[in-house]
Amino acid sequence: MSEKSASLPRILVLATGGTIAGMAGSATRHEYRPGQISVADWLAEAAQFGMAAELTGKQIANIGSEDVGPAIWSALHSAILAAIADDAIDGIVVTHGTDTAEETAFLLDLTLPPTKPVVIVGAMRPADAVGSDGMRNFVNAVRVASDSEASGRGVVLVMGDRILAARDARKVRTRGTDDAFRGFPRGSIGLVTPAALDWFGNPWRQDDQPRFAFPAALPEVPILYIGAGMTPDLVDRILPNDPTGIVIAGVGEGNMPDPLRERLVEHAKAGLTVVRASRVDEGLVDREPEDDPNGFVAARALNPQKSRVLLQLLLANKEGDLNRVQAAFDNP
Ligand code: DAS
Repeated sequence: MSEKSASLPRILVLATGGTIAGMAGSATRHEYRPGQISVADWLAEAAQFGMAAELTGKQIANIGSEDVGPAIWSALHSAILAAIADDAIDGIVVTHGTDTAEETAFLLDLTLPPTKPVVIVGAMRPADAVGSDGMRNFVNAVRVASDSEASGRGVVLVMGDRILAARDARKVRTRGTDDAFRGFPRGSIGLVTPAALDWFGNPWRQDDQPRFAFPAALPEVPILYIGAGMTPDLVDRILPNDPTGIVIAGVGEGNMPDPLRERLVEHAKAGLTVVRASRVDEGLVDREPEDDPNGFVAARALNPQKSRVLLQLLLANKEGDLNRVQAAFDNP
């Protein structure tokens, strides 16, 4: 190995598809197909940008992230754990669709040790579109994964020159590359471009263990999005057989029509874990006095989709104590 390459960070790129690997077949067409470019072709294209890193690639999948779920999460988790244990790898970049990037990032954040950089990256425009953002986001992600200060922050997401912690990252726009993702409540934890990287604050994870073991199976947890005037029978219709948990995307600070709340209280008394989140994008949901007698959990800063991920992990790990469930939502 040459002297130069001996000192370069070695980054493993795990590709799952998404718009970042998508092609429209025209620079101006809106519709495109995600997951068209292989990781080998992507890395061959990326090589021209002179990144100060040695990249190797592995194709985990090549699909739109609306189809990402437990099977791909399990494959990603195993590949990343192996890379964390491999002294010949310094960091990991996962290329992923943006539609469910926040759920993948959060699930991995909760089930991996924070001892090596793991960076999720996507794109809002396909690779052959005018103003495509994928390669810039990718070069930024490699820079973050190569940085010694990136460890100890859990999984991070890099989009639009921003670095977001997995627990904060949320997709807030369906189009456009500016501000397509924001962090709530902590905002960006750093800024990155192909030429510069600035962290805001120090790494915060002092541990070297995952918060949760990666479960063999994740229980189905529905999200009930509340609209004005919804009736309580919808609760019974949405619950699977043998339900263990539900997330409510409530109006305002996790509110819902009283008859529907009363139906949830009946289910909570029968053992269902009920989490009150909010349909409001940047909405903190704190505990209210009625949560104790109702047997509800407040989602705090987690949006409904990330509340579902945390609740699935808690239920998969047989956590039924509501105080411990609430503590997990208080400090995700
Ligand atoms: N194609 C969608 C996805 O795979 C959107 C994207 O990647 O931006 O999530």
